[in-house]
Amino acid sequence: MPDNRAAATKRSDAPTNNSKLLAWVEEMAKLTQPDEIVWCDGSEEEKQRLTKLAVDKGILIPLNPEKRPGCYLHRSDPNAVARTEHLTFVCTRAKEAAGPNNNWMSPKDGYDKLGKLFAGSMKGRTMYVIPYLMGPAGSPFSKVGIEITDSVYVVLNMRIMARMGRVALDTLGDSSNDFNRGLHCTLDLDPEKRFICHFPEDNTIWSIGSGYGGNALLGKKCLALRIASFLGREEGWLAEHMLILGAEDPQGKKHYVVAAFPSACGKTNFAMMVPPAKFKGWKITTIGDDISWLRIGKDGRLWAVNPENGYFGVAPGTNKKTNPNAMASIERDAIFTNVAMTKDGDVWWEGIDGQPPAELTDWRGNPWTPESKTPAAHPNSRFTAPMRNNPILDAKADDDDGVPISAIIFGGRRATTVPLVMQSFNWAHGVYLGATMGSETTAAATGQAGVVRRDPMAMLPFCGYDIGDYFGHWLKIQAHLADPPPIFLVNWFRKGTDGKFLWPGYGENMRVLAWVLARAQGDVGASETPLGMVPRAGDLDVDGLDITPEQVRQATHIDLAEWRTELESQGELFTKLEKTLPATVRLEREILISRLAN
Ligand code: OXD
Ligand code: MN
Repeated sequence: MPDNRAAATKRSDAPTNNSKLLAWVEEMAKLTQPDEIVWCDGSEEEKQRLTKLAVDKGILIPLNPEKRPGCYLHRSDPNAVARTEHLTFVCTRAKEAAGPNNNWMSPKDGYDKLGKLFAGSMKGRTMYVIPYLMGPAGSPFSKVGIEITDSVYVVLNMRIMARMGRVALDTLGDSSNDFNRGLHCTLDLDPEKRFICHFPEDNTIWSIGSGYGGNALLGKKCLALRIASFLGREEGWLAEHMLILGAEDPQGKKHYVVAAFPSACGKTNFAMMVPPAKFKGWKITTIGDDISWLRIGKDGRLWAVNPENGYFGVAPGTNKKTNPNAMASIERDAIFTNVAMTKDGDVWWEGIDGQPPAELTDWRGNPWTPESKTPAAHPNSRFTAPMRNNPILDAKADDDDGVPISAIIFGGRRATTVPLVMQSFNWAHGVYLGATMGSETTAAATGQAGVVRRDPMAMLPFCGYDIGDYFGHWLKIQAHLADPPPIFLVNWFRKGTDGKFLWPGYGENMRVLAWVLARAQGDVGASETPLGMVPRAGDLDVDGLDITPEQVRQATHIDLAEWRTELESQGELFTKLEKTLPATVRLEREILISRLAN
């Protein structure tokens, strides 16, 4: 086995002749002063070698090879278990460019401040250089990133989440300077020294002090959303926090849909949904579960590519009933982070199939029993699984141009007000519905969970520029679309007076999707309400559903008094975005307010 580690610290032995890349890696090595530099090639041999290293160092714990072949558990520092939005910055020359939705630092301050923390940060450590590609190999839309990291956990996760190694260097070629420069160091995981800084004008990301996926796997939230949304505005496309699914009806007619939901609101479940028995003959397939890059095709349709290669899903609540395809995806070759471990070396989390075992080791490595007062798995515990493990992966998941989109869905987590499904009157009204979306916060980010906040298009934590300008960009896209896909707002999370969810969700969401697709094809009518178009009585197929007609009524109901309060509370967002909010979005709200006043 050739050991290329020490040798690769020399420029002549690096696996690329790209002088811009080599110069940047040398500059970062000078700054961080690692003991050695390892260029990652994404090979199986490298995976074996680094996995062994991670096991020897206690970074990964091998799981039972009979129950979970090729799977490992990682227990992170209890300080690094979720995204830290208050420590995430967009560093643009002009403060206004970052907008009120982002924390801002000037690029000079960002580089100076983090430069001091990065100085000598890899002394005694190995610097891994990870070339990776976001998007299918060969697609003109894919983006090359290079992540430099001191974390072997990051390397092994990036290997699952992105197309890594040779493929990225070949795409970059020998002379291009068009690559994202990502520098990451875990340092001592002290939140006081934690910063996730984006420099979109330099296509650069510096992340320090966190090992958590959303902060440390730089291809995902940092490049594929924050930097990509910025590039998308310049280049005329959209980077969105959206799943992409395919739905084929029993007659063989197939459509693709994108859907934006905030973090930990069921995107992975929706993307891998198994339709209920009533929908026999329907086939759902997955293109992606978290991120979608949307472009206008030559045919004037909207086309979507999933830039990722794997799933970084929330474990709690995942089971054979809620998401059998996710359960199949994590049977082998997956990395689990902060889940609990059974006595026989398998994984466990709240909401997995079966009763809690009498004894477990919890996510911190402590003994746990069903009497314990704390959860066995962290509420934001995760699995990282190759997308090729998914039994319903769509045949076009690697297509260079992506797939054409027939409908766009926005959805928040709302206990009240928002009905199960509503269609916008037109594109501008749809942009308004997405822009004003509210959702209860979840464990995916640090801070209090369960608080309603405006999360426009589920992009509040991920839009790399002023979000008012982002709405403007969405509005402009319409002019380039021959026939814009219809836009819908959904809510799987409405609760009854007893505090219980009204709608069963999961596979039963197929009923809503079927109506969405029928609307997209003009196959079914709708009722007009002052707020949007909703299913007419009898159009939403609830046959065989295990809930009462009264529950369906409550789940789909539009209460105008609740909506008056909702429109009022949107005012806060509108005040915050005063400077850049497009007049069209403002007018949409005014029209609704005046309609409801009548
Ligand atoms: C994620 C998130 O991990 O949105 O996908 O936080
Ligand atoms: Mn996400």
